[in-house]
Amino acid sequence: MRSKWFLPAFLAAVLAPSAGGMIIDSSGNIIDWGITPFSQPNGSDIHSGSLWATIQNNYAPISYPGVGREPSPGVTRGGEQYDLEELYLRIQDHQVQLLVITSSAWSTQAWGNTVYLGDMFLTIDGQEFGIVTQQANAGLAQGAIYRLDSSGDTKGIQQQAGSYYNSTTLVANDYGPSATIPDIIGPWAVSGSIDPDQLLGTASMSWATYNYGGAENGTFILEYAFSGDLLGLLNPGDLTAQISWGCGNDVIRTDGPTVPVVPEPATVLLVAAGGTFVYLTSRRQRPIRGHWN
Ligand SMILES: [Ca+2]
Ligand SMILES: [Ca+2]
Ligand SMILES: [Ca+2]
Repeated sequence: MRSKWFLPAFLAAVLAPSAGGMIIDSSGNIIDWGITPFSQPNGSDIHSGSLWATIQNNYAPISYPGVGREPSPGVTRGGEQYDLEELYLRIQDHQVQLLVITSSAWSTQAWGNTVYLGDMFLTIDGQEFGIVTQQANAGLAQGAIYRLDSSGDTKGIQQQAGSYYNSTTLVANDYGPSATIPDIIGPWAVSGSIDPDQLLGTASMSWATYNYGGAENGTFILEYAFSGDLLGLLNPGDLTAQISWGCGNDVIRTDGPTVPVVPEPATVLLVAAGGTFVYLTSRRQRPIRGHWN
């Protein structure tokens, strides 16, 4: 089985673009993205220039019973540590880039439990993909991009009491009147048992922590970047991205740009090699007309 995916994985490793080059100045501005976290009002599916974004500081799309639309159990009672603050998407030179602004780095402690930041999920015209945020979620390599084919390809990562993982309660939410909490948020992680053949490549990841003041000190900034070619799309598709904390107490989702279809680098090389072969053959057969313009 290894030989079946070794070549694509090798090519992906060789051809993977570098990370987006996240640079944060002394005022907390993310230079390469041209944004400053916590400087814009909340809003969903905002499109401005080359950026698509959702901003939901101190807001959860789910109206939790007794809590309302704050990351449960409420921002004054610890919910802030699960607060997904902002999510940005863009495509530059066929490279898909995602930027998450969230409350805590990698994991946080609450009521004796360790809660992990979940994996990144992408939907492109009905096709689903997952990017592994951290090895702790399911033992997979950080940055690994998987095609998701079945519900068994994903799993929840927080099942202890006090989380909303097992809740089937219908609650008011931004995504429809009949969705349960797991429907809205889940899944949280790519399953460690996913078929290795569904591995498409690896995203570059970079991150930083910055103190934006008060409850927004310790804010974690996490970037994923990868070539859209890795997804193997047959047609251009509209991108939607979503990420949540493993406890299910907040989720953030953003509609994004259209992922283009471009020839895979390996195909370009083969076409170039084929063209060279034809050219040389042509010269031998027709030396007088040996010019290609
Ligand atoms: Ca916040
Ligand atoms: Ca939030
Ligand atoms: Ca925060």
